[in-house]
Amino acid sequence: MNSKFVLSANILKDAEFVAVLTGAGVSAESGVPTFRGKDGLWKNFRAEDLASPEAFKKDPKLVWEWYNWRRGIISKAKPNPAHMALVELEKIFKDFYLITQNVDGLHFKAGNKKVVELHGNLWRLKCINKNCYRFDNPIYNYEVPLKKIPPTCECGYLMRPDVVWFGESLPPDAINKAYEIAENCEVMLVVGTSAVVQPAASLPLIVAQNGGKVIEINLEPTYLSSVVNLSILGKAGEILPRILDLLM
Ligand code: BJW
Repeated sequence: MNSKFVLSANILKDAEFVAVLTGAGVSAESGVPTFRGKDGLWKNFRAEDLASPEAFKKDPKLVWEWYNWRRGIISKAKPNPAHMALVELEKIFKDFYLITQNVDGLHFKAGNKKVVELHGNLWRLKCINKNCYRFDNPIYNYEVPLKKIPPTCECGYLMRPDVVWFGESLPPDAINKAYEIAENCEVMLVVGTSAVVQPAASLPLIVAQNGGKVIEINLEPTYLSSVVNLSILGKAGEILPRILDLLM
């Protein structure tokens, strides 16, 4: 038995309020590409060419082609053992929140209920016209592929994915809730994120500053590894079920 699994289970066993922060790595074993790293999306595309308001303004069709392609992959993806273990963890602890940077909706599909989506959801579309009802009221749309890109709103303006691009603010409700969770949880599991994108990457540091413990699960060391209480290297879909087994 890997002693790090036992240590993690011991840290978690005594906690009542547990939080999880996930990134693209948690969906990698479902076949969803990550952003950075060997097979990451940014290897083939420049982030600023696709995930920024400037990119959308310059070439909305190109940006929508990218999202159409990703929606196609995600529509076929099934939650993997990491997602399923997180569903079970939600049932164990008195207080539990899952904060995700992912826009794929797979945590909801797996069955987690207390999910905070920091970077939006790529199944939602919102109008770019600030005066339109669909600016503040995005609409779910599961059409794959979207036949007309870029899609237009009833008001005539373009629709965009309801996700957070570089330089944009995170949804206030989501980031405020995430800060509240980070300040109050006893343990945070940080799973499958390179921890380079702010403000999400600061959440584990807030946990540590407030006396909480941080356990990181990742294929490789990250910027956080030297400050966390425990860093476990490996696949989330293998590690999380083993920790869960020790808690059952
Ligand atoms: C496995 C695995 C397996 C693989 N098992 N592990 C302060 C300082 C510096 C800069 C900033 C700052 N504050 C704001 C900024 C600017 C910017 C930023 O952070 N830039 C940095 C890159 C430097 N942040 C913003 O602009 C944010 N807005 C903001 O803060 O507004 C206020 C403000 C604006 C401007 C200035 C100051 C303040 C918005 C950030 C929005 C991020 N958006 C994206 C796209 C979302 C839509 C979409 O998906 O299309 O979000 S970018 C992309 O990165 C996506 C992800 O959610 C995010 C994080 O990536 P993640 O999840 O960590 O994925 P990867 O690929 O990086 O890592 C995967 C990891 O998994 C790896 O470590 C693997 O090893 C691991 N892994 N398989 C376990 N099986």
